[in-house]
Amino acid sequence: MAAGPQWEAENVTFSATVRQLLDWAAGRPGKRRLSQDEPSPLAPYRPDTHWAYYAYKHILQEFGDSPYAAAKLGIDWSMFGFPGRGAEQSTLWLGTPGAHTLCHRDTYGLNLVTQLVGRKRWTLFPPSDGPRLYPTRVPYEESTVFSAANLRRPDFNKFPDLASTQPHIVELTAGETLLVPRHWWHLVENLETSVSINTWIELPCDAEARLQEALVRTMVSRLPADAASARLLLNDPMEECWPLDTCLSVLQQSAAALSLPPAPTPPRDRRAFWATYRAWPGNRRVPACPATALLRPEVQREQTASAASSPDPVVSPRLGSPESAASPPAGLGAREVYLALAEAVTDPQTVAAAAEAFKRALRRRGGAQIL
Ligand SMILES: O=C(O)CCC(=O)C(=O)O
Ligand SMILES: [Fe+2]
Repeated sequence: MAAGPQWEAENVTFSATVRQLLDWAAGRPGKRRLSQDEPSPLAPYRPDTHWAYYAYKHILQEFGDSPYAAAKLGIDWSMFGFPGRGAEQSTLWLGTPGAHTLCHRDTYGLNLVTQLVGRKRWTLFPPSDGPRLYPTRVPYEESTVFSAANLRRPDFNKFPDLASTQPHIVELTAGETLLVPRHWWHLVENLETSVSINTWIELPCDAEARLQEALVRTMVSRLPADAASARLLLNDPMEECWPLDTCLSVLQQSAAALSLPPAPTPPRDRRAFWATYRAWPGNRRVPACPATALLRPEVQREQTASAASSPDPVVSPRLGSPESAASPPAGLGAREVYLALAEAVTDPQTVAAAAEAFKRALRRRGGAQIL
């Protein structure tokens, strides 16, 4: 839920039923109650000044046991040449006018999107426009890369290269399906109250990116029991934390796809856990990145020192150098998160420091998408 259109807005997240959301969008706020005592959470907002987005919902997870489950049965992507894909592999988006997803590209696969109700505008940019879209990485957002610019209200003084991008605009209406090719950037806006579903189709060339994400998630799953601190490490508080088993299974699948030795069984002891993973060749697939900016200076020095004395020539240059630490990158990616987490799991104090850094990074980025 957010006032819109806005960029720096703090979005509000709450639980509501689909019926409540539709009632609200149709100008009947507050009629339905979550319970006897609880009025509709949408009641304080007006649909002409705010939008609501029930976005990025895995259909089975959301509706598995509910009466809506029947609706899932009809989903079948085989007519587009992708047999065996149904509700299990599909995601639902229900938004009111103005609800939008900021410009980004998805890390994995290609995307099939079907508009079921209403109209939605897709502004697409080819991958070659990437450098002119000011890509930025934020922690734990490995399946998405956002643009630092607000493409809905572009500031050409601040982001001059936007002027030389090549947007392709598609307005999807009910019954139409769009194929978003791999790594195409997109800004998506609901023009009317709209419902769409999509499926991201995995591609073998994404194995390395998956490995990186699984490594970061494996580290996250081993964070200290302090859930509040762990949560702060996540970019999106709605982001699901995979259980360790899931992380390991993705890790093993990507390791196999890349002909790497299987990932080690994680030791219980956190320090041993990090040491074990650091020695695993898959760790070297996390891309080199010039900064350990998330770490406290003394930790950066420790990292650099231990890298210098490391017998492992591949690991050494990847642990950051004093020069690079002086100029942190604009965005934060798997590498930084991974390093920060590596420390966090052995040093609880670092969790707080890293969490602060993450929060600052988020503030730099501005508004976050959401319901
Ligand atoms: O529909 C939206 O708001 C965003 C959809 C999207 O980003 C996607 O399907 O990859
Ligand atoms: Fe997307």
